[in-house]
Amino acid sequence: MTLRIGIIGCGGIGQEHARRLHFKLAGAQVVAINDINVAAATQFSEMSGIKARVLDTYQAVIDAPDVDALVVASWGPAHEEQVLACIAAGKPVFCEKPLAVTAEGARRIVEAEVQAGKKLVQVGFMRRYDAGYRALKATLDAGTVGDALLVHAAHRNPAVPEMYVGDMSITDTFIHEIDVFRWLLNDDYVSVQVIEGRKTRNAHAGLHDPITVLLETRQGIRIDTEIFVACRFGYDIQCHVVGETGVASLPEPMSVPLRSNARQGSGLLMDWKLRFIDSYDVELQDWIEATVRGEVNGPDAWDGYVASVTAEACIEARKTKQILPIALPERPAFYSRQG
Ligand code: NAD
Ligand code: ISE
Repeated sequence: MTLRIGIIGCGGIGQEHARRLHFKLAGAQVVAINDINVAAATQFSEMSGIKARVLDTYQAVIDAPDVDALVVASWGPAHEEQVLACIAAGKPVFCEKPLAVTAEGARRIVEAEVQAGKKLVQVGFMRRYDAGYRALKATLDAGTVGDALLVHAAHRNPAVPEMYVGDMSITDTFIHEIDVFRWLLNDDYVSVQVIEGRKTRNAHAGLHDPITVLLETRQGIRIDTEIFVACRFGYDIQCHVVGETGVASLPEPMSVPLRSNARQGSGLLMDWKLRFIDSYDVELQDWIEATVRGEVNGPDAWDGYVASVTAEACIEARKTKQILPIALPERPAFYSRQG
């Protein structure tokens, strides 16, 4: 069976997902597209060779009888309304992160899905599909370094655009770590502290960069993460888990070791799109296959909700300069199953 897909939001990642779904992955075809910038969506549909119908509203894409499932890749503030409309139509939806820009919005999605009685929503936390993170998780689950005690992590981007301001270091960037650590450690968070240190002169006026986020988990694991989005030198993701008997680290991306010009070293990536490019493929192939089976196999609406609650607590902790508790309700039984 070919899964017929509608894309809502056809900017940077929407276009990449449309291309990979239509041309690269097995079992999917993009049949309809919407973007508030209709001209750009039309141009993309033609130039990419996908030649999907471009519809005037996202609701028209959801309602199209030949659309089996949706990908929401619009701006974050539009996600809640669009995902709720997919649930109301009973259609499966892959929503790019964040699920919603507020915890309250994400909770409304969880409630709507529970009410609908069927899991329909997957959130685009692609790191769970990255070969390096999967190898690290397998090592931790096997007990190779004993119980995890500490995590030292970093999320470094060379630069961010002028529109990236305020708490986007948390809501746009650190949100990936928020999801991947709880998956990696089979745990949830209980408290957070955010520290703003000396600001780099390379960050623009609307951004305090870098920041450090300290999370504590239910099991007492302490996680420190540096988020440094104007670091200039590379797109660099680090994760080192200190266990009782050793340290397990996220593998570095493959890069040819060089001895040249009296120096020894290897290259760093500069673009986040390349760092996790394979994981987007694995993520969406898995989504296609699970959707055809009528299942949600990846990060679900509950995971999106937990990420939003945690991000909100981080923002409040940053503002108040306090260590704040993170209050999460128990995971409903509905979210322990796949279908
Ligand atoms: P972008 O600005 O390049 O594209 C967003 C597109 O959505 C634009 O074309 C815009 O016109 C369109 N849009 C905005 N509001 C809309 C609406 N109400 N209905 C239809 N279209 C609408 O942004 P982007 O970088 O592609 O990011 C899109 C989403 O994907 C964001 O939520 C972002 O956080 C997420 N993202 C995820 C990753 C990842 O690694 N998983 C990477 C980049 C972006
Ligand atoms: C971007 O939106 C992403 O999702 C990337 O994965 C992340 O590394 C980057 O910081 C974000 O801006």
